Amino acid sequence: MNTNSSLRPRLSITVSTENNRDRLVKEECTDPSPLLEGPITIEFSTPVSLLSVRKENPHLKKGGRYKPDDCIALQKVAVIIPFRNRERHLKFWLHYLHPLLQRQQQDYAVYVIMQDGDETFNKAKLMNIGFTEALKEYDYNCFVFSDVDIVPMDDRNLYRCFSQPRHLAVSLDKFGFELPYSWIFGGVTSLSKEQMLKINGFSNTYWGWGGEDDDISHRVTNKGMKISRPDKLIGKCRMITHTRDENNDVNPRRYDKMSRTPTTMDEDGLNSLEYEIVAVEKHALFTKITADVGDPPNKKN
Ligand code: UD2
Ligand code: MN
Repeated sequence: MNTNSSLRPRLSITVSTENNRDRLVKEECTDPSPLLEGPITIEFSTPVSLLSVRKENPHLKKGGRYKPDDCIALQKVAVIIPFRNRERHLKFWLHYLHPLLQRQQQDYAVYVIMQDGDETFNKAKLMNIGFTEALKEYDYNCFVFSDVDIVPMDDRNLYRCFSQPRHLAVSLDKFGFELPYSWIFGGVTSLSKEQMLKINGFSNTYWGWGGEDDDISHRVTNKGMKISRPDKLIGKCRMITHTRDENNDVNPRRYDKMSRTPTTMDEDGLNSLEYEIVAVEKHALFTKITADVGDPPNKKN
């Protein structure tokens, strides 16, 4: 249960002008949503098409946006997916997550933040860009950051924000449904707008695979917050099996960088974010933002 008052919606009352007869009162959605079903069967062997996902989700608005018709959602959620060359995974993600987010009665939109070009991948910077760009479109108060290849196995795993930053990919099949270490904060996470601002967002300076998620975990604890999690059963997730992508080699500087997070985090994050938007595309199932994130430091002259 969320106790953070800035995350709660206000009650809205609409009164019809026609003789004041039809008084329509829209109330806050009930918590938990009555539409939840519990465990979901997830499989990645039958390919899905964008067309079929569109047909499965007739109530979505352009840009992959939805909000419940009959009640006011508890929060306004931007789902941010860092992305490059993972079209097959994205289709599975959309196929499973759109219906789930609607059953959760979320007021949400899906943002796919794509890194332009072939330079080394910079996942955490893409997530900062997603946060910044989404806020230009709507008054979001909650941000869910998700790997494109992770799908929850239970719709009671709520894709929204809590009084503490939340780790949602708690029991992952690839880790034998166990937490590999206590401070892990990778895969799928949620942070309110206030929590994001408090930690200065994420580091912009992790190029390649690894470390950026532990850096975020350090930011959270350094600012006096704690990682919250759903229980192990509700937090079960599956990751699509994959090999390491091209241009995302292991970052050899990650341990050195992580050891300095407490001293660098106030200067490396949302307040130092630089990028250029290459394209913004409103697709039926998601908003795709292509961004030029610049070059890693060794490429700069
Ligand atoms: C782990 C973490 C992940 C991240 C990563 C690197 C878990 C469950 N996952 O995942 O959150 O911290 O390690 O530190 O702990 N991506 C692309 N295209 C690319 C490369 C990456 O779209 O070319 C995106 C995509 O959303 C992907 C995510 O970045 O899911 C993470 O990359 P990964 O899947 O290669 O990393 P993985 O599975 O080792
Ligand atoms: Mn992965």
